[in-house]
Amino acid sequence: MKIESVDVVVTSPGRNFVTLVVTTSDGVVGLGDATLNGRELAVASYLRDHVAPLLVGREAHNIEDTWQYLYRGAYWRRGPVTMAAIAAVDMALWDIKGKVAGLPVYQLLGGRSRRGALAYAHASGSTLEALFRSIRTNLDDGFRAIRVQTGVPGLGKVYGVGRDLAAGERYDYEPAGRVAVPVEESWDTGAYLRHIPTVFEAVRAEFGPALPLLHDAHHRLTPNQSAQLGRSLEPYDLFWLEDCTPGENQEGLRRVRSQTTTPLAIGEVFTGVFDYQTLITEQLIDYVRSSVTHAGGISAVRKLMDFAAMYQIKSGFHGPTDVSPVGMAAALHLDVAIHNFGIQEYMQHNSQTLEVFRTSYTFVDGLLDPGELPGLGVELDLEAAASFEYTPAYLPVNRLLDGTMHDW
Ligand code: EZ4
Ligand code: CO
Repeated sequence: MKIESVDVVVTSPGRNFVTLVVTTSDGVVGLGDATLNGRELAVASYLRDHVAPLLVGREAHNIEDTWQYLYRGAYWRRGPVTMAAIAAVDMALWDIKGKVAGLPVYQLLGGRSRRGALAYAHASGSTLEALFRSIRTNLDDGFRAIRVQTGVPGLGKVYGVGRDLAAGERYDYEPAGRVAVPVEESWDTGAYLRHIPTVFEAVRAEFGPALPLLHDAHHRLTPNQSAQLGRSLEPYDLFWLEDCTPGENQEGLRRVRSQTTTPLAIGEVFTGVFDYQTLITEQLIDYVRSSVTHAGGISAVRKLMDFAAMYQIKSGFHGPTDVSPVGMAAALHLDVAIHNFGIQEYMQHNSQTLEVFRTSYTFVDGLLDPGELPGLGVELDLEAAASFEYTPAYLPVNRLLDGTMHDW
């Protein structure tokens, strides 16, 4: 069964998505997510101009060989553009294999290891009152684990805090920043470090000791500041502290790890196993944060998680709304199949996105499930996709109060 055509669909139902559509000589269609938030067209071009022409005529069943062909064949290794492109091809070929076999992809990965994948929601508020409302709405929706982000006194809008919602109002999706140039936010690490422990103290007092709570520091701290934060949060028993420090310098996590028992999650911006090598072999983290979309696809993330399993490290795959429903479905098939599943991030896509991508995954009693359709279980409505034209969008940038550029 040969690959007959390869198309790239760019659509923007509220935010931009890049989807690879692979069609075989038997007419089987596979989908892959290639969305790289804020740099979408670079991956679309990489796929259209440099990958699609190489795929036509190849055997669709040879997933591993195609992965190696694209990775080794590029000569230039790793990098988010390359790895997102390879991920999309890999997902599409798993989707095809599942459809041909008549089995959901998780069955091809070894079958089910659990009833469903524990999901965590995003709660936020600029004030404690708004935050509590947001947590309650998520609990009412069935979530059993909650990420907590709040405003910091003295700062304007900060990462992870959406518009304050009324009671019962749903957090539709994270705004894509559809702006011609990035919005600028400001940051003060001292104010943040002083404020966050008071927030978790209040949340624990209100919601009790058992609710799993998560927090994302979004790459803003040094290892020593991370150690300080980890220690100050120990009384509140976090499920994890995410991206405390930028991960490029893996050795930096040694300092954090040796100073605090707060569990650590890292890796949403990583592109593959080599970014994790020291973190995993020295057990410097507890959770792998990669998305299937940004770390080379189902094949690569499966291997990454098998490597992590030898060091008792679990999954906590990235699941923001800038991962498309196709990328989300790919994560869910891995979530229910692998032994060392930890938790799955889940932000619901907006209704326009779900018109373009017809999903079959479910969220019941706090658990996500990929469903039983053959392949990944997501369909792309090409007509709906065409009605949402690409719109330039950028993530914000971040400056310290004196104007120095900082990590966002
Ligand atoms: O900022 O996906 O844990 N989740 C995150 C996300 C990222 C966005 C970037 O595109 O950190 O909200
Ligand atoms: Co994050």
